[in-house]
Amino acid sequence: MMSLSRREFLKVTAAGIAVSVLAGPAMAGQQSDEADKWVKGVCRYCGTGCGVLVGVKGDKAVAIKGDPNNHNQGLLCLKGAMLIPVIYAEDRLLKPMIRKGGKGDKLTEVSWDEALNFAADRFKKVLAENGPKAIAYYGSGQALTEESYVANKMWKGGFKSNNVDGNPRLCMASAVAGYISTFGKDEPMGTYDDIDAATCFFIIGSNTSEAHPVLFQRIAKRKESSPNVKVIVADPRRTNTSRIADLHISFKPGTDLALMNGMAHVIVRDEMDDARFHGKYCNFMKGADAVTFEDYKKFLEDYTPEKVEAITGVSAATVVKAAKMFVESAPTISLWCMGINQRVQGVFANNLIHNLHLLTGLICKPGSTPLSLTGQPNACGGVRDVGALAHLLPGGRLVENEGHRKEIEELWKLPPGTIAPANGRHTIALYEGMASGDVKAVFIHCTNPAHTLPNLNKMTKGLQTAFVAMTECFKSAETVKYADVVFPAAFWCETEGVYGCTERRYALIEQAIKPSGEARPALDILMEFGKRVGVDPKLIPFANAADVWEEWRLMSAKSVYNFAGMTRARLKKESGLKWPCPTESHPGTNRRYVKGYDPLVPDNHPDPIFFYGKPNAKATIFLRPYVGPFEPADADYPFVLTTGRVIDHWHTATMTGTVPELQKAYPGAYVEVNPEDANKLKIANGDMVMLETRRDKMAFPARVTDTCMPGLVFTPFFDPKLLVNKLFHDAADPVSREPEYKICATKVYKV
Ligand SMILES: Nc1nc2c(c(=O)[nH]1)N[C@H]1C(S)=C(S)[C@@H](COP(=O)(O)OP(=O)(O)OC[C@H]3O[C@@H](n4cnc5c(=O)[nH]c(N)nc54)[C@H](O)[C@@H]3O)O[C@H]1N2
Ligand SMILES: Nc1nc2c(c(=O)[nH]1)N[C@H]1C(S)=C(S)[C@@H](COP(=O)(O)OP(=O)(O)OC[C@H]3O[C@@H](n4cnc5c(=O)[nH]c(N)nc54)[C@H](O)[C@@H]3O)O[C@H]1N2
Ligand code: SF4
Ligand SMILES: [Mo]
Repeated sequence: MMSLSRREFLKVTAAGIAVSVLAGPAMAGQQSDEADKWVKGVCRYCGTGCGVLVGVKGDKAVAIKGDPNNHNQGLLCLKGAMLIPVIYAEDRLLKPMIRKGGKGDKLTEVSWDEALNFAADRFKKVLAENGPKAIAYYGSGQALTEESYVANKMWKGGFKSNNVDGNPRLCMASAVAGYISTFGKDEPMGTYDDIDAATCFFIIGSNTSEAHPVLFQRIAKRKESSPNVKVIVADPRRTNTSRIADLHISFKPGTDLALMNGMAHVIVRDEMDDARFHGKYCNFMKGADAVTFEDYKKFLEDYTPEKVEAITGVSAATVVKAAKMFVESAPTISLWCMGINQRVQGVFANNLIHNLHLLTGLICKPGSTPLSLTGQPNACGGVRDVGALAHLLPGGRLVENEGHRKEIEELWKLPPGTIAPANGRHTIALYEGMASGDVKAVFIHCTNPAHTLPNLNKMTKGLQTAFVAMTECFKSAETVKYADVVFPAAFWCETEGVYGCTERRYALIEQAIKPSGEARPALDILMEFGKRVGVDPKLIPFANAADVWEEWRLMSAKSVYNFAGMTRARLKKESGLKWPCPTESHPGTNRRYVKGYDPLVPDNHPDPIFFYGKPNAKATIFLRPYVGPFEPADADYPFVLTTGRVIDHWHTATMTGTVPELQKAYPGAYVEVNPEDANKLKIANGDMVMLETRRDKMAFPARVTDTCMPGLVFTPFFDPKLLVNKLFHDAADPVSREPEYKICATKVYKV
């Protein structure tokens, strides 16, 4: 059934420019006769959030096809099309396990009761002896919304612990802080529909073709539709994405703040800004101080194209060309991802993208929008919107805001003062706290931190020290090695729940089949665990995921994240809806902050646009100076190492690694070295090359290729046998606390 080879798959690929692996509904035809029924869902993998239909025969999932009614219009990439065999992988965890004798002992299979009690007893003891700050929850942008909502409620409302964080801290935290600082509220104003209306794409720090393949197909289709459509790709590497670019800007890693200020300089200098727009809808700020447009102009004097060339290595002419293309080829959509977010200046970099749109008025109009690409399938819906991070509360509220805490206490029917007033530990501080003994017990859900945290030799000390209870689906996940208790969780489509993707779209994954072995839905595991630790059952009066959704849906009406119109029944019928969606008859919102589209902008509002997230209704253009990376190359460590993704693997490859077609395409990690560097260092293709950083060293087979500029090397991070994160520091953005996985200094030499 699933023996589709890569070669066959490529045959169904759209012809034309560098669009990679894509299946159309044609594939479904080959499989549809095998299924008795088709169950609606969302792809397990990326933040594109493609709709799927899962074919079920008897009690087995047998086929998958793209949902023609969702935004992906029936398309899937190879990973999505290969999801079915992952469910039945040999590596599936089917029984609860505990380490009876503590760390160092073996994991033994036990009953659910024994495993749950083992974990709950320890948490109870820690709570009694050390208080709520000594426990933590570390969650995931891949968990279902209902799971994250309940975990957040149990921890912050039940245990009075704000130590709730998760992998979106490693991923979207800078984008969140970028939207909040510029617009007052998180989440983008635009949607994927803007891709079809845009005539200029500014893709910066996103390898869309590998990380969001179906969206990339949509961009490529738009590009093909007219020679007037221009694509700018700003990325130090020459990625597959840059192959469709009219202008590929390859700058020194970590210098793009200068590039974007340089573009703003040219825009203002050449009067390509929209003075009426920014005069009406924007204010200018330098840090916390209000300044004027004149101050901003002065600030930009440091970013003449010539000065930018000296910092970035991009020619002055190219800086001018990029600025002109951004404005003259409008409508313009900006798309960005980890090249921008995973930076010590990640929040500032986000602000600078928003600046370009606000300065030119290219925002809140068809095709013109700054659209942050979300990595994980439910980072937006499940973590950002639910507020399952250490500083957040549901619906865009903040822990440190007394009024917000009060609102949530009322909504959760808690006595005033229940929610602790201080932020909990963000991810890095959490693992540091585990190592120091301040955090004594952690519940890890749907993430594999022993593989993906930065500075792994340091971070795993926390996992070695604290009591670790975790949910998992696959035995070989690295974090299992550190777990004291492992709960086998029902996998994708073995249980139901909502995912919310990049474009504010919520869609339901319906249960298609029963959980494998003894696996249980994580929602049940969390609630059963919580009750045994002593959470008041009244706080979690839920029989199932639909009950949780009902509470969260009704609660949303009290915030600007209003999706009260998305009843479970409606989500079952429709293939996703975009919030705000306040009533059951509301069709969902394509353009936020715009009169006539966004239901939160009153019909009698005097202006067509209303940035209601800000008290003064004005978005902010920030004066954000260029600051370089934390650890630039130097005489001792003369190369820059950057890390990222490959199209066929998902993060730690626990899922994609079980599919031979995907694993064969990328059997292991490697290092990409520029031919010029390879020549100097006498490195040939396949030679083992040592990367040595200030933390550790590790040898990778070389791929000599010009994707990297001289002085830059790249390795993917999926390979559990080569944990590249041991090489990385854990320096992070001071505001978002998102680590700088994109840049560290390294030595490179042939072994
Ligand atoms: N196939 C696949 N798809 C995925 C995932 C996966 O694991 N596999 N994961 C998902 C997740 S959670 C995420 S967050 C996304 C990530 O999606 P992307 O961010 O698109 O992917 P990355 O490969 O991490 O990095 C993107 C680019 O940042 C560039 N970069 C490096 N340094 C800099 C810099 O200084 N400035 C700029 N502007 N760019 C720089 C890199 O060269 C790289 O091409 O992918 C999602 N989609
Ligand atoms: N070097 C480097 N490191 C990075 C990054 C980078 O660009 N470079 N990017 C960072 C980013 S953006 C991200 S998002 C993180 C991702 O990091 P992680 O979240 O740690 O990586 P995943 O492999 O997605 O982990 C998901 C885990 O959940 C398990 N799982 C799958 N399905 C289920 C389920 O239904 N229930 C449960 N309970 N478990 C399940 C999987 O087997 C897997 O072990 O990595 C970060 N680390
Ligand atoms: S583009 Fe992303 S969501 Fe769509 S099928 Fe591929 S992995 Fe799944
Ligand atoms: Mo991510």
